Amino acid sequence: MITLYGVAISNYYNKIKWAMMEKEIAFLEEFVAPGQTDAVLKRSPLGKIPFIKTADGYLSESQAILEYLEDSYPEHPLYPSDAFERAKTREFIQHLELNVELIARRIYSQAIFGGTVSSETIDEVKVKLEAGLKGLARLIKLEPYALGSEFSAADIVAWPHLQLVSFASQKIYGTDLVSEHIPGIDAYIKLIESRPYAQQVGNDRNAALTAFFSKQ
Ligand SMILES: N[C@@H](CCC(=O)N[C@@H](CS)C(=O)NCC(=O)O)C(=O)O
Repeated sequence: MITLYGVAISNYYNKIKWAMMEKEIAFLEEFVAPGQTDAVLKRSPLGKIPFIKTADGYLSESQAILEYLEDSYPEHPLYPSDAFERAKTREFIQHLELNVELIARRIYSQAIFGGTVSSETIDEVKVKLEAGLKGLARLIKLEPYALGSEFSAADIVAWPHLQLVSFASQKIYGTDLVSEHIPGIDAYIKLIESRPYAQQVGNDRNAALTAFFSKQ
C-alpha cells in the first residue's frame, strides 16, 4: 500500500492526498515535517514534502507522484484519454504551479506564518502574480470544471493551490487577486467543496492548521 508522507497543512500534500481519494487508492498517511535531516533527505532530495513510498521505492515531487498514480492506477482516471487533451491538462498544471503558486509562495511566510517579507518582494510578487493569474484566466474554462465538463487532474491541482493563493493575497494586498483576475472562481471553489473527498481534505487541513498554530 502507498504511504503518503508530509503535513496536512501543505497544499502540495493535499493535492496528492485528494488525488488518491478521488481515485479510490488505498493509502496510509504518515506525518513528516519538511526538513534537512538525513532521514528526510534520503527519501526527498531537497527535504520537501509530499513524498510517497511505493512497492518500488520512494518518490518525491507532487506532479511526478500524480502522474505515477495515474499510470499505476488507471481506474477513476484524472487525465483525459486524448493525447492533446492530456497535454492541455499538463499545460494548465504547469502554468498554475510555475507562474502562480510558486510566485505567491514568496509571501506565504508573512501571510500565513507571521514572518516578514520585504516590501520589494511584496511589490514584485504582486506584478508577477497578476501576470500569472491573467494567464491562468486564459486557460481555465470553469464549464463547470477547470478544463471543461469533466473533473480532472486540473481540478486536483487548482483547488488546493488557488485557495491558498487567494488567502495569501487577501492577507498581503487586502484584495483577493484570484477572484479579481478569474471571474467565476468563487462558484467553482464552492462546486469543488461540495465533493465529499474535498471536504474531508479541507477538514483535515483545518485541524492540522489549528494544531500547528496551537504549538507556536
Ligand atoms: N515542487 C514540489 C513543491 C513541494 C513544496 O514546496 N512543499 C513544501 C510544503 S507545501 C515544502 O516541503 N517546503 C519546505 C522547503 O521548501 O524546504 C512538489 O510539487 O512536490
